[in-house]
Amino acid sequence: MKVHKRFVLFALLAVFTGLGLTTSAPHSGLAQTAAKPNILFILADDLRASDLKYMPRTQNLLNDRGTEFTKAWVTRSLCCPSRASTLRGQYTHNHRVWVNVPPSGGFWKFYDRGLESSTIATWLDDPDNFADRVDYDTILIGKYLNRYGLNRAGGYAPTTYVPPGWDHWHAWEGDYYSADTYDINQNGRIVRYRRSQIHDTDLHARTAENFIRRTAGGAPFFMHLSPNAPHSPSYYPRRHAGMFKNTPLPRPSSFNEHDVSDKPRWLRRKSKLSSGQISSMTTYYRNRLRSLQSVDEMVGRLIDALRDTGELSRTHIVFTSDNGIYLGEHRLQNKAAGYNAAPRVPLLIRGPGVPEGVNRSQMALNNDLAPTFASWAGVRPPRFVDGRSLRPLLNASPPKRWRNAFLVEHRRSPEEYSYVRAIPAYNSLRTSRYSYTEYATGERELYRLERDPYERHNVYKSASSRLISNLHARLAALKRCSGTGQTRTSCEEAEGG
Ligand SMILES: [Ca+2]
Ligand SMILES: [Ca+2]
Ligand SMILES: [Ca+2]
Repeated sequence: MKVHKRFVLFALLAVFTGLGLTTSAPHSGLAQTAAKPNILFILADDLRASDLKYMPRTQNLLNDRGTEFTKAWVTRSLCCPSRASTLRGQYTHNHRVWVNVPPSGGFWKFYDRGLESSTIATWLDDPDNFADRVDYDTILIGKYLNRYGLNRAGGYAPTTYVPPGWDHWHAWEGDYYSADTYDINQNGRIVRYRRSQIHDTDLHARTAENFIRRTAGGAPFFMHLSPNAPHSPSYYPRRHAGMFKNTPLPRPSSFNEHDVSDKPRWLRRKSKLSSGQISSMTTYYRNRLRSLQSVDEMVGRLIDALRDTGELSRTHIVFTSDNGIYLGEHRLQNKAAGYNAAPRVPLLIRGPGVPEGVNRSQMALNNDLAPTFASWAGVRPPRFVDGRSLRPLLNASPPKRWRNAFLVEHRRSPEEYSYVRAIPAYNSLRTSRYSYTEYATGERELYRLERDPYERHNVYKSASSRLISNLHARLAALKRCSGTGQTRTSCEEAEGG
């Protein structure tokens, strides 16, 4: 198949050359073929935006040479729901993969609902979506969705299953636990590795580099590259063991929040972190930074491979995370709450035409990634997509108007991990000025972000009823928004801008 596709592409290019046309000739479907960019999408696991300062290559190669979104968010700060949003461009209330484990979430929910039949992979892999019928060479390396490689009860059950849309498949099997061995489904064959011989991020880097070098000059590629790092237990290879021995834990003013009398009951029940807890959190933080060094090296290695093969100038590179994590803010560890540090993620984009060394402070969401990739490929995304292409923000002069609100949502299930179960269901509205949360318990939170960016003083009780009713109305529209519903507000409309 691939040989055939490449032959077609080369034949078309030969025709162009013969006719003396340039590959940038406008208004020609054929010309667009040559212009279709590669897309290298790197999705870290539980990376905080603040971690980037310890990744010098990534800073240098993607931040200085690309655009940084300083207010990038996920719309649900939990692994599997966020990954489902990334693959489909939807809010969680529309794909309904609410948690990490079945029956309410995990890989199995995504699979059972048939959501795999339309993802960014199937859109880019379908020749019918391209005038020249040259589809993308699609490859997933690393983590797919939580519980992939586990059975419905959670037992380890490595699988040879490859979802639709993927030409090449190197997926992580099962959870990220402490065994030395780990299994990868390599195109339908289960291959076992030992971490003591090759660390998993290093293996993914090698697989990705080999793919880039082997396929250079062929059809454009879409690579979904998702290392486990820096997710707990934050493994790192021995060569990074000596780093970060004295690096202090970040301590924003919300760290170990002293007065939580303004907070909802689930949070008031948490005691202040003890010095023992802070000390183990510091160890965890340093291990996370060590585990990120392999990711940082991988970024450098892949950009070298793209440069060596002449592909760099036609490759978009996107670096982000499925969610952030708390390291003591508001006494919290883990994720799934709506306060700043967990739904906030880093987002760096480099590529042809993307401004270099530039920041964008507009709200960018994980829902936007799939439509952005589709836009680069020249594919119109399905109507169910809630997000919007970030492409207008990647011009030298971005539009004045952009979304001015979005939704962060949470549901729990009895099967989920205790930190997820501990948080009552909520819907949270974020605008540039306010963070406003409604819990299923009837509790409410309101923070004035300009004065209180770390969300330490809940001012719900003293806010005017007019402000509350405005925020409530916006939240009500967002939590029901849908890309497809004729009778419902589209998410784009509900987000404004
Ligand atoms: Ca995660
Ligand atoms: Ca393909
Ligand atoms: Ca407080």
